[in-house]
Amino acid sequence: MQPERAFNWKEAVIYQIYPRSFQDSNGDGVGDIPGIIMRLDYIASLGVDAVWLNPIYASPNADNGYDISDYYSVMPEFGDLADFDELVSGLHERGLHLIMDLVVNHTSDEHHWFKESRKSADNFYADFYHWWPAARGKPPHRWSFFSESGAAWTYVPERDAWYLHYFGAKQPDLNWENPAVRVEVHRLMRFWLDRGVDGFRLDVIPFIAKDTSFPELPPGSTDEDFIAHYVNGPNLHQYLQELQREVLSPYGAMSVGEAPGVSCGRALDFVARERGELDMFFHFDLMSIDRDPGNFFRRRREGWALAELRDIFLRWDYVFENDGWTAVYLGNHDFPRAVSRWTADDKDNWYRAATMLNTLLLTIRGTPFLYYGDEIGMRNIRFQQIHEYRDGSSISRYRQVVARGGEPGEFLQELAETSRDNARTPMQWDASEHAGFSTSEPWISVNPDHADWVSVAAQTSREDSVLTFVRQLISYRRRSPALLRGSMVPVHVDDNAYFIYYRKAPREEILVVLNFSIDRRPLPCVAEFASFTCVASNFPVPEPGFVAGQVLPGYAAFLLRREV
Ligand code: TEU
Ligand code: CA
Repeated sequence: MQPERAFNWKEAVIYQIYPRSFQDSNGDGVGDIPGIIMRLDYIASLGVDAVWLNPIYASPNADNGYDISDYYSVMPEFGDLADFDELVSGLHERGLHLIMDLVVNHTSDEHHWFKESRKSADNFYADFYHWWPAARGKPPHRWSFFSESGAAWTYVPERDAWYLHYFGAKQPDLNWENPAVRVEVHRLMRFWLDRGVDGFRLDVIPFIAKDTSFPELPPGSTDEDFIAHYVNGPNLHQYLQELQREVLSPYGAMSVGEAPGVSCGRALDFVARERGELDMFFHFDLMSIDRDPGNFFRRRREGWALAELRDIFLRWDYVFENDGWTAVYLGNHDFPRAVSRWTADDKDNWYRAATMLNTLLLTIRGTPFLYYGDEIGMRNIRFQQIHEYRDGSSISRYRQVVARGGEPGEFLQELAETSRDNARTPMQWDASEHAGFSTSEPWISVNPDHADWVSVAAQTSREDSVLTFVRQLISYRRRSPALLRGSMVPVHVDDNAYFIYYRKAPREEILVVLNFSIDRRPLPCVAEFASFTCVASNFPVPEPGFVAGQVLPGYAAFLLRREV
């Protein structure tokens, strides 16, 4: 069943759900599809237009579902195909769309394609993956994101060859050069589209196409240079055009790529209308500004400045001025919680910090992806001990440090702020023992702050809550041509506390003012303040005309509007 409203993805707000952590329906401590169904009215009450669901396919869970062993079935912990169909119809009945995660750069090593592939060099699946036969000597160095050895090639004696895995050793990379692989990918996409799915989020999409000659890296290149050599292979655009033509277009399905390694100079190659490739993608520029340039998993010592963040938003907005479109996000299941990451205080200034960031997310030009829990200001849990972690990549990096004789204490301190497990703790529905997520011990600890305002129950009927603020802003956005489609015009771009911009449509202008500083700061004067009225704010705003020059609280945010 198709939803009644057509999927206008440029004007949509998309809510991301990490199914393992959203709602457990059967008391096993693991979120599941029937749990999501129980919460459909809540999801609709946010005013969002669509849900992006992280992977729910059968998987041994070496990487929480990003290692798929069967694309045609649902992970039993999450339910079955009947539950999935019920989810689709429940969403569609409420006018909501469903976006599935498509993970086709790699499969699980437990997928039958790989089980066959590893047996010999001359069976049908032999070339479904990238193999480096021992007869050619050792494979050229490639670095892996998640594997404990740090190397992206793993040797299989049966075949006397190494296979490639950019991620964990249990995640062998598919060989897209093989047309039979592409046929299989198209087939599995159609399977889900036929069940009513409205679009896909394409996991690490620039990684699918590689330079399969696997040249030696230039001397002196670091692991971080991998992006230049590992991704965006020569046939990438051909494969994406084929996907659009063969699968997405015939179904009118939406596509959003996850695109580490795509710079804004290359953006239009992916999303310009005439290219016929993707609708939009997630770039990684913002996700990198607080990271060490030599090591994506460590924070930059000197932190980041508002000027850098503003530059990124403006640069990417400029690229799409006349063509293409962008996805906007401040975090997801791979990064720490937004309020803990992008502000200096998620405690005393928590309400203003969380609402200010949600204002940014919902007012920048582009399609916002709201990560579950950010609408109630969920924060980093900051685990202190390694046994509390569940994420394989965090654990394998810890083991690497220990194996090298490094200082685990220091590493753990860093991990407490940077681990993606911070974003994977259970949704906080209420103040009860397991936060209303489950009746038993959850698969990963619940943040104790659920007893202290950070829950749906505590916030839902309060005027001054993050949740109420987000609901009001989403509903306001829906009615505002300037916020949906208007151009972005920044002002006071040299200010080091305030991020200020207009959104301008032919008959409406919105002025967005965000104080990125923890401190009270005088607001630079915008000549036209007096002609606007205030439509949303996270602190009591006097008459707009009086705001200019005033000292506003840290993380103050407000929206002004006028008709033109
Ligand atoms: O993420 C790809 C990606 O770039 C991540 O490796 C990211 O850099 C890292 O998680 C930072 O913490 C996608 C999925 O979103 C992620 O969950 C998967 O683990 C990964 O692909 C492999 O499928
Ligand atoms: Ca469950």
